[in-house]
Amino acid sequence: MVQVSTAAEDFPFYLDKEAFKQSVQRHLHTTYGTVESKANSLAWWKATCSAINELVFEGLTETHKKHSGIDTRAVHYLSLEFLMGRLTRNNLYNLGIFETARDALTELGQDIDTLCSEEPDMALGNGGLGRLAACFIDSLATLGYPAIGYGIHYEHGLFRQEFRDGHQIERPDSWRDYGNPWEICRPESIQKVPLYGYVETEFGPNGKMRKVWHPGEMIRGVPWDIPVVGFGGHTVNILRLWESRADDYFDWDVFNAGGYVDAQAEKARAEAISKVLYPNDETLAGKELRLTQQYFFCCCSLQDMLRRYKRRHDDFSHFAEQIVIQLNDTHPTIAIPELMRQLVDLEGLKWEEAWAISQQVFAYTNHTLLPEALEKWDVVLFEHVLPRHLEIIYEINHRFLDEVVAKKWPNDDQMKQRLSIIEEGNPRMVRMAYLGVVGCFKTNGVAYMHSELIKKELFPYFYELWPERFTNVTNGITPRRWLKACNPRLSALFDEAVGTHWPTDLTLLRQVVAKADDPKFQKRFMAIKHQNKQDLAKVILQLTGVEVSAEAIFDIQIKRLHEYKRQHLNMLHILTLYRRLLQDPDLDIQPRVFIFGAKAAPGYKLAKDIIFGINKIGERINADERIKGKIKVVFLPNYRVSLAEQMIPAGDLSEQISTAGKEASGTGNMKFALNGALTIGTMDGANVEIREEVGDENIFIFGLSADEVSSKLKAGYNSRDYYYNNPELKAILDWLDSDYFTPNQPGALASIKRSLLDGGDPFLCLADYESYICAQQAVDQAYRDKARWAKMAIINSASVGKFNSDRSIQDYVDTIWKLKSYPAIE
Ligand code: GPK
Repeated sequence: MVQVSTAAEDFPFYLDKEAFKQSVQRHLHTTYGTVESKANSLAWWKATCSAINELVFEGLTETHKKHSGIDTRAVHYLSLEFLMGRLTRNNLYNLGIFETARDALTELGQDIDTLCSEEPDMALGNGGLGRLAACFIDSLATLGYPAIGYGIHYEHGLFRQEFRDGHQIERPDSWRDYGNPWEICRPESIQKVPLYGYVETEFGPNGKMRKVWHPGEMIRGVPWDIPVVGFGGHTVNILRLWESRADDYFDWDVFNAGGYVDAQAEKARAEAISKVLYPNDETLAGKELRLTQQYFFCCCSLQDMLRRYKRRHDDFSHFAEQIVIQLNDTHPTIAIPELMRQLVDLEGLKWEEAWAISQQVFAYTNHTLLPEALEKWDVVLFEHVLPRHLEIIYEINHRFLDEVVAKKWPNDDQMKQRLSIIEEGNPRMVRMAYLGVVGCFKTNGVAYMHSELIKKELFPYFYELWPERFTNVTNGITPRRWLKACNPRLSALFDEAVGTHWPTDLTLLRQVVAKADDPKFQKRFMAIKHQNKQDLAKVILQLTGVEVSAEAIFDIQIKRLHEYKRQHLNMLHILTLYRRLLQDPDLDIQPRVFIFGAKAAPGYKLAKDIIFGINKIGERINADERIKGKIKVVFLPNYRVSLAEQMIPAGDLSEQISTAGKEASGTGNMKFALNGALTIGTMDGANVEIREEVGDENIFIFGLSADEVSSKLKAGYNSRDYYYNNPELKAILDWLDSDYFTPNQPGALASIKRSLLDGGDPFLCLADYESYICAQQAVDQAYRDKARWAKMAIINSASVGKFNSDRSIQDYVDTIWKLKSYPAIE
């Protein structure tokens, strides 16, 4: 493991308060053309960013010099999503100048928190997958590894969510409306991307046949670089995001023909490619524009890599030594045939040579087992957009089936059909996940259990064929953003307890376990939690108008809205408690606030119904004086990274209640545990490993195991059995048919009940209901014993060092990427 020193005196950029002050003032005047008396918070924030950028750009230049000077091997992380959130606070912490900046700004009459909240979230992702990419590039820079993130410069990130009468409304997100101080446009590295058209076989100059693609359209890819500052400031890598523009010459042709209006239409079509992030999480879009997005950024990124490589090499014999490309899920697997095209069609390599290189360069991370997320493309659509790539995929498939599958399973056509990259249905489909496994030297899952299921359930025959290609890298989170920056109070306590090196070596927190029984330490730990809860209570009041008490259990579920994540199971628990309280208003339960944050994909009807349901149930419960405020329910609108940073430090209970076998890993579970929340969860994803780290007595596990889930489904699961056998469950489900929660709209919540009964309850909410309610009772009991709860919370916080994303990155380096660390600035 690389050791990075992060002691204050080791930060390379020492900037005193006076210098920072002057820099901010100078930028206010000379960069933004305003003065102290006129500047608003937005202007002050931007001037502050410019002052920070003086250091960031220096780091960028030094890192570039160092890495290109040694011509290092580098990882290229291809992802359709980077959920970066805000960067100001993060960059200040990573440069080690947060306090300096805060004090400087105070002297300028500015409050750093106010300024930081001027920054719009960079929401170029949907959820866990995009946020993981953001944590990973933070860790790569922190550890000094040469790395570049490649993605799309969406004009509009994930939609902004509003509630109207409890319903989700989607509004466009505009993160760069007033300019974004962190991005640098690099017109010198523009790339051209062909699309559509047809393929011809021609005779090349050497008399050999070759394929020539005559594209119907050319698009320009304009790169925007976002500096990625590693903690300690030793390395500043980049995230390069491509923006689509119409090609110059194309515009001109149409223009000259008198088609000015047509040219505008072409321009709009070209710009549409990077216009908006698809808001579907874990569902394939299947749309032409989505395929175009995927191809567009892979094509630009590969040209960028080849251009850089060719500056130093005259042939491709060292390509695989210099370059490794990680595919973040199946979304960028089109990069595999694209590299083949660039090497064979454009660089003139033989197929075999090109394939050998390609196979050493690509690795694939799978993030889900859900069948609806595994991307497939209609062959007809694919051929229309990328005619040459379809041919290349056919060739890859043909060789794979004939040379690999036929050797292992001679005369077995069924096996060929099973493993074929082309699914022979109606319509015929390209299976991108299979392309990923065939074209990559490694395929990894994101938590131990998920990686096992990949081998056993998702790709069993591929595993039989190539067991050595399958591996696990358990996810992680950056402790800089998810503890140091978002929870300064707890961070200060840990600094005092174990010293200041924990942000890079999170396992140091283990020492705190020894204090878990110490009443004084418990008191301080829980006082911090209480303060964080008070802060969140203010936010809740502001956002929802609901007053909540910091004395209550803060029971939080934040993640995308999805049936498999079972927000509706949580809802069933709320209804159960509410009903019990109505039957016995003196029922002795610990006061609780149920807090939700979630966006639903705009086309996911049931998910939106569940949001509506929780909002309506909340309205009724919060207004019901009979239950004396013992439970409250709030759904915070527009859940996003910056809101998560306010919620996670305040959590007592972390809801991680997916149907076992469905959540690949989860990362919110790690963030909560690190901040001292206890988990209530199923044996799913990384919950399994969290349990291993914190111990069975410090986590609330319930529900069917993944094995039990699959045998139950095989045996013929009937959710109605649970409905009829449990009168309490039946009563709360029947409640949803009434107008109790939706006055004047009887049955407005009926779709939820219907999905659980007529719909067959595909995620086994009813099967897990009883066990969930029991586990919740155990939570209630545990919370009564303050010392016990404090001990459990401390142990959680101190025991999850494994989930540092630096560890994940080191695992990738050791098992897949084989990189060397070169911190640029000592
Ligand atoms: C998985 F397939 C996908 C997807 O499209 N989006 C997404 O966020 C998540 N994921 C998994 O659902 C999580 O379990 C996992 O922790 C996360 O990816 C990162 O690996």
